[in-house]
Amino acid sequence: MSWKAPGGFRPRSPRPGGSSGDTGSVFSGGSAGGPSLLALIIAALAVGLVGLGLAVAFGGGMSQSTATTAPQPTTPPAVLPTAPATAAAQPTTAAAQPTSAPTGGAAGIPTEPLGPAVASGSGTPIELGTDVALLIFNQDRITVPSGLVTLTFKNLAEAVQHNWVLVDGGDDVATAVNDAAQAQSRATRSAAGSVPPADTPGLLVAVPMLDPGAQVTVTFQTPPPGTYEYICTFPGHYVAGMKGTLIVQ
Ligand SMILES: [Cu+2]
Repeated sequence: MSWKAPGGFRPRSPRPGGSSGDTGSVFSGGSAGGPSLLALIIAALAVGLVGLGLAVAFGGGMSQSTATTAPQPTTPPAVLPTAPATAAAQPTTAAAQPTSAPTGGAAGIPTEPLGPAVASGSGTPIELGTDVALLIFNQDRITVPSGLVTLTFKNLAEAVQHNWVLVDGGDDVATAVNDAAQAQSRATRSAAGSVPPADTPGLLVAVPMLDPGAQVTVTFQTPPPGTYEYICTFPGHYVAGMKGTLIVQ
C-alpha cells in the first residue's frame, strides 16, 4: 500500500508541502524502521516518565524551595532592622560626638562661679563649709542682709567633691536645677561637670565642683527678702539631703 510509497518518498521526507505525502512520510519513518519506531516510543515513554518523575521531584523541590524562600523573606526583614539599628547607632554616635566635644574642650566643666546673680566687687562676707565625711553642709541655715554678699565656700570633705548652688525658690526649684546639673554630668561624662548651666531656670548662683580641701569665693546680688534653698549638685548629694536655706532679710 502506501507503505512503499512512503518508503520511496523517504528521500523527500523534507517534504515539499503539507500534502498527504507528509502523513505518509511520518508513517514511513515508522515503517522504514519498524524496530526504531518501537524503540522511539519506548524511549519517548521512558523520557516522559523520567521527565514526569523529574517534574514531580523538581516540583517537590520547588515547593520546598518555595518554603525555603518564604523564610528568606523573613531573614531579609531581620537583616533590615539590623541595618536601621546600625543607622540609628550612627546618629547616636554623632550625638555622642557633640557631647564629647564639650568634654574634650573641658569647656563643659565650669571652673568659675556662674549664674544670673553673680556680681563683681564685694559684699557682706559669709563662710560656709561641708562636713568632713557626711554629705551635708556644715550650716543648713544662713541669714544675710539684702544686697551684695561675698561667700567663701570650702569643701572640707576628705574624699568627696562638693559645690554650692543657690536657687530662686524651694525644693521644687532646687529639684529642677539639680536635674539640669545631672544632665550636664551625663553630657560631660563627668561628676565634676554636674553643675547647672548659667541659664538654667530658677538658678541664681552656682560654683564649680570643688575637690576636697579646695575653696572658692563668689560675690552675688541677693534676691528679694525671703528664703532660698542652696544645694550641692554633685550626683546624688542633693537627693541625699545636702541642702540648706539662705534667708535674705
Ligand atoms: Cu556634695
